[in-house]
Amino acid sequence: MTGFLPTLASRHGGEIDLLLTIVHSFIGIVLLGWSIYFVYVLIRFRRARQVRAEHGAARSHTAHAVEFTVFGVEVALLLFFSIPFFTRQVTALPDFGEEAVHVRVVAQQFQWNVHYAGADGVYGRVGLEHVDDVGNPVGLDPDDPAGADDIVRRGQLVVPVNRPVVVSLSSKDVVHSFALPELRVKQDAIPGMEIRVAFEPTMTTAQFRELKGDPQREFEIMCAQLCGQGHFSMRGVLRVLEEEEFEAWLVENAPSTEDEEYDPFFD
Ligand SMILES: [Cu+2]
Repeated sequence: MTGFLPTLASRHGGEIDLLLTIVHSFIGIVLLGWSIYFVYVLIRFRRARQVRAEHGAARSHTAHAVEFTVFGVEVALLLFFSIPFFTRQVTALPDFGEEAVHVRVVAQQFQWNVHYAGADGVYGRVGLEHVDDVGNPVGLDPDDPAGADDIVRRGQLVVPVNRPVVVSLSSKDVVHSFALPELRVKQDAIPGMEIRVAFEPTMTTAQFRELKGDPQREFEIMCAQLCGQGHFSMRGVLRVLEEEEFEAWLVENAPSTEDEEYDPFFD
């Protein structure tokens, strides 16, 4: 039933897909029912058959029964699917602690900046006065020793498979929206706010490529909010690695030295 959706690559995504499928099937049934009824009414009450309109309310109880059924299904969807999911995944998100990979993502026109705390697990101090779009997009304070091992990458988020990832999302300018279609993640990035969004990838990039039969294929980071003229170019890559590969990547890429040859879409 979920063939109309992108490949699923996250733990929580199945629930979203189930809800989407139920909602669309239900709306499809309602649409079909109303369309059939509409055509029936056009024919049944055509002028040739009934010249004068009848202004009294419908006498049949069928209309009420249908309305209450639709209402009941909508309430059930809200109470048993949407609200519990939203509570678990958004409002009551647990503090994953050590188990999770924590990363900051700072949106800007028109790129995604990704900031890892590095080996010490402490983010370096950041400040507006240090922001330099060429060499220091997140504004790391060069005098803070905690930031010396931080990793900053443009347009590439690297995470391990089968481990929760907690992204602290913010924006430097306008409202953007951090979207990972295959992981069923979409969250607005709002200037002045730091919003946490969590997901657990269940498929590595290598497995995704094999599945798609395309050795170049990537999980894409999209901006799902029309954020300016360059919005179309605000793309990034989510690379999902095996745990050992991820640990090796962290070691290889620390500290955050931006070499001239640096290509945000690596390989
Ligand atoms: Cu954007």
